[in-house]
Amino acid sequence: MPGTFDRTRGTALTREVSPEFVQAVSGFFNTRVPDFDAARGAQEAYFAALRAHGTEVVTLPALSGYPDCSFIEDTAIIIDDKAVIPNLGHPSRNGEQDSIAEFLADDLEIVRMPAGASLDGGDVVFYDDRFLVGLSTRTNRDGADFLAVHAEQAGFGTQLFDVPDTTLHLTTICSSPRAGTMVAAEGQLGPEDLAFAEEVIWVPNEEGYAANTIAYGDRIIIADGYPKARRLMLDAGFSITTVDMTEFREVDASLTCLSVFIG
Ligand code: CIR
Repeated sequence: MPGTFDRTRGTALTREVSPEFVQAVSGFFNTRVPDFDAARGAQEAYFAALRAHGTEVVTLPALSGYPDCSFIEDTAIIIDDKAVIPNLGHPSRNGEQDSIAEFLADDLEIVRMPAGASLDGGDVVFYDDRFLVGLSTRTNRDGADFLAVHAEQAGFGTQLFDVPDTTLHLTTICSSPRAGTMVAAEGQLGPEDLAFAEEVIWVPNEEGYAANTIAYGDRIIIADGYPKARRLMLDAGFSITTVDMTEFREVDASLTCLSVFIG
């Protein structure tokens, strides 16, 4: 399916910020209680950035009882004409995936993970011929293996990573903005981890949050406020749009977590 594999990013499925957002799970960045109105505003700016790059934005309603529901990336992994629907790795979030499964069922084959396996979509990064999958506090080996079976059926390999305990997800510390290229946070991953890539843009660890990119060819969206990372990506030939992610970062969420590209 276009979107995952060719980066056209025609349609983004998103979900409204929960009115219960202040109760979102937070284990890494949290310095204060996040602000609902500021998050709503930031999400609108994010939608505008996607639209400016030609993406149609479809927004599902917030899910009552799920403060983290706007982090929809975690709830479905699109592989060709299938949607792999995981069991989310945090108990307060497991259940969010039912609604997206229902929504996607009209257009895609829905594949549900067996009990005991868990995975967050935030631990999955697509790179050219393979899915990079992080083993983390959210994603266990059974979850990664389940995804690998469906990746293989679509002709893609899988490469596993141990997500360092300093971060939540694999997408928090790396992304693949264009064919052959990875952007990664120094100190979180090492050169040996990314030996498969033709080019790695290493961003300093203190700006590692900016390693999470949304790319449209050589045009990318990154989080605002990371000047060194921005410079490195400009030097690598990207043009850049930034979005203020301050509110979402408070609850360990990155740019990519706010959407699932479905076409
Ligand atoms: C969580 O802990 O699950 C949420 N507060 C943040 C999830 C971010 N997801 C993502 O980056 N894919």
